[in-house]
Amino acid sequence: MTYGHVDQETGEYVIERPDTPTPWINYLGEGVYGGIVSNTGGGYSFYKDPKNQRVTRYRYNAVPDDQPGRYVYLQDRESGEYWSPTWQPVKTDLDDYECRHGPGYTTIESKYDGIAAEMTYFVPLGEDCELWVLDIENEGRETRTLGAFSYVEFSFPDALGDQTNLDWTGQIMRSRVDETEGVIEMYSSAQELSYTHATSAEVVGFDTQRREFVGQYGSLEEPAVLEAGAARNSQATHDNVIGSFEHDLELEPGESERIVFMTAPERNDDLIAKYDDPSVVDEAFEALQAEWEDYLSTLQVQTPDEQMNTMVNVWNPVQCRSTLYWSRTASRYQAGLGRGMGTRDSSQDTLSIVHAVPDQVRETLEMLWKLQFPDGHAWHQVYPLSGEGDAGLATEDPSKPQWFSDDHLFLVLGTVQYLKETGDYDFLEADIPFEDGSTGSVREHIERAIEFTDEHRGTHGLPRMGYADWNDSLNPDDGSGEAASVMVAMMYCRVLDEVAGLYEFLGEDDRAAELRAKREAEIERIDEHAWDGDWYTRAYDDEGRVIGSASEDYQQISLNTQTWAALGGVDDDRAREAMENAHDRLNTEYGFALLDPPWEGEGKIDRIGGTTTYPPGAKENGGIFCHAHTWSVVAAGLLGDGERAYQYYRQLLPLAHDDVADLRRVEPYVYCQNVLGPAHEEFGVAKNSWLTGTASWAYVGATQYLLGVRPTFDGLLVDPTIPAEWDGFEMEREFRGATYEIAVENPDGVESGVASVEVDGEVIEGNVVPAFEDGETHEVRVVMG
Ligand code: IFM
Repeated sequence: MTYGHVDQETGEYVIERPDTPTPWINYLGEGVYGGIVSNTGGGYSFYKDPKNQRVTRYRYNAVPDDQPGRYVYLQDRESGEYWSPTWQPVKTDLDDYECRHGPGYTTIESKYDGIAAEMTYFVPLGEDCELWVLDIENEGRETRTLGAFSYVEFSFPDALGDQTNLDWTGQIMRSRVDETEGVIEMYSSAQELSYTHATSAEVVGFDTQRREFVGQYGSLEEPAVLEAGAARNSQATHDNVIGSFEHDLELEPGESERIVFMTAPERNDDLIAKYDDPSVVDEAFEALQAEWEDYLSTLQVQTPDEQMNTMVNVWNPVQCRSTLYWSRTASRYQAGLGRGMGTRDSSQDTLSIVHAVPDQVRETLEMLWKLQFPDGHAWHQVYPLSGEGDAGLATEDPSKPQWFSDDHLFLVLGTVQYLKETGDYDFLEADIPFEDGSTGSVREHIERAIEFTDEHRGTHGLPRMGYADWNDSLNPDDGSGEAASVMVAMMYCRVLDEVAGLYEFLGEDDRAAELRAKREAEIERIDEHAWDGDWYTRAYDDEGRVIGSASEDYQQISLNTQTWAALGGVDDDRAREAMENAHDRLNTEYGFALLDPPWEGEGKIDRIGGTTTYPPGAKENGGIFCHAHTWSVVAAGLLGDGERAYQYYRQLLPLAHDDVADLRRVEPYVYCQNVLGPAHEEFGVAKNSWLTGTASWAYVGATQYLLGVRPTFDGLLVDPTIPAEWDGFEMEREFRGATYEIAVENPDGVESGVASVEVDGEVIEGNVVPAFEDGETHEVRVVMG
């Protein structure tokens, strides 16, 4: 069954019933104060860093996994009956329910017993707080007296300590209540940061001690305070601190009232006073919507596929922004307790939306380049508050190399994409520290990255694997230094092509020629040692034995080296054959399995590493790894196969799976990281929605390789690879300070190839539209053929 639909007017995803297969969430905030909110008001918040500045608590491994949340209870004062207008936590059978997730906000509307309630959650632009705006209306014929009780559960700022050091946190978390101003604060002597819950309405009672609110053997579903019908005015001098206000409402028929609740780090009286005026809230909400509209307007498409349009125009860039803000730190799957921002992850996150947020991308790249060591490799992750890096996963096994073979290469790809999109070539000369404090220009950083891969070679002279390449759990290097990655060899080919292209554009032909020669040599090594006959091998282990070959019992074929053969431009004919065989062996209705056959034996096999810790068909052991799948769209685009590019694009498209929501379980409006593969008993169940590299690459695949509009050093390339039955599409896109209104026509029903390009009525040579940089709108008419 389906649980919702897209509102075509607003782009919102409208959820029609609260009991979705898993909590379907949305992200609030723009990278500073933020959080997740589910379709029933569940979720948690954080301030700049989910690990060290967690604001509200998340109950790990809860069922459902969005607990607790930002809750309000309404109570009929006469009957004593109470309910949650967001359904959770009381789960009353509401007369009406609808949740609208939109960019940066969520609204949940419900009706119960003649009372209509609308709750809107959002973080006002540039402000360090979240608002819960509750509008209540009496739709009945009698006057109603109601009670309203809010509930937020604070976390100790160090979220890991909050879970592990109860002996300590249980003594030091305390509350302060200012009844007159309607402010509750959670503070502790041990951590400077305090947290606030505030209300715009007159306070008739409050609670700050969770035990008192819930009752020793009560629950959030039936809390003691609601059972008694009155707050206890509890003061938390230790234990678990909550924020709860009690309010009285008397509503004549047709009368409505608004209460604005705020949760924030630190007490900020100006902010509290500002949102005491309910009408100011509407302005803040409109400003937020306008900012998102601006962001989304930087690239809009009109294709024959309505679901694709919604994804490209709204939800995919919304998701990309969340990944750029929060990398892989905090979601329903990433617990926000350990991982910092991933170097490879965040580098890839910059690729998609650099046209929309170039400054933020530059800042991200600067932060990431600081993780690079003078020898060229980079820390695997960074903690955003301190800027410190570490080797991430690799630290779990110190006997293995403590570096990854792809982090620094993804950083180069992100940087070149930034340069192509913005034309900000001064960035190349910006001085950025290396990890040891010495400094170098961005150009120097790029060169060191190239040098590192060039100088670290294993079996057959292919690049060393290090702890892992993109596949975190493929760890064949036990110290001999022989383990090598074919995928990294292919990535390196792409990097060399990009950087040589940059130097050619800058007129530095000698260095460009040197890099092109390195690339040719790499291609020769790949051709000679990594072609398995029908496809490319994946890697070589510590003893130089092949991984990803027909000669093996398991993992005979891996997806990544078939797609990256095309992305690296290694050999188009072989890449075509490799993709064809990957299609036959790995493709399913929900996308490509990462490899086949998966490992089915007992125990962990060292020559493959963590892959063998997963059951067959799960994640890196033959699951459908959506992030890896997206490269098939890029590969098909580069190889000019429009039918396949579109087929692969649709296989992953979240909205295309709306009707199998019970199987997939995840939100149908955002991409997820993985789907259980054909070898798994529960083939088709999807996991890890929201924070995944799938988002960025799906957008790149759709806009730059399927629709084929991508930045180059010289201008905007228009090179579509679309299904033959499409008669064209339109795209409006910002590029270097000008607007391009591109109309692509496909009169002959071809899949690729451009016959002519007109810019502002003039035919141009080739299909690279100049970078006008003039703030004007330019009309581009492209005829395929
Ligand atoms: O590439 C990684 C990513 O960095 C984190 N999630 C898993 C991917 C594949 O192993």
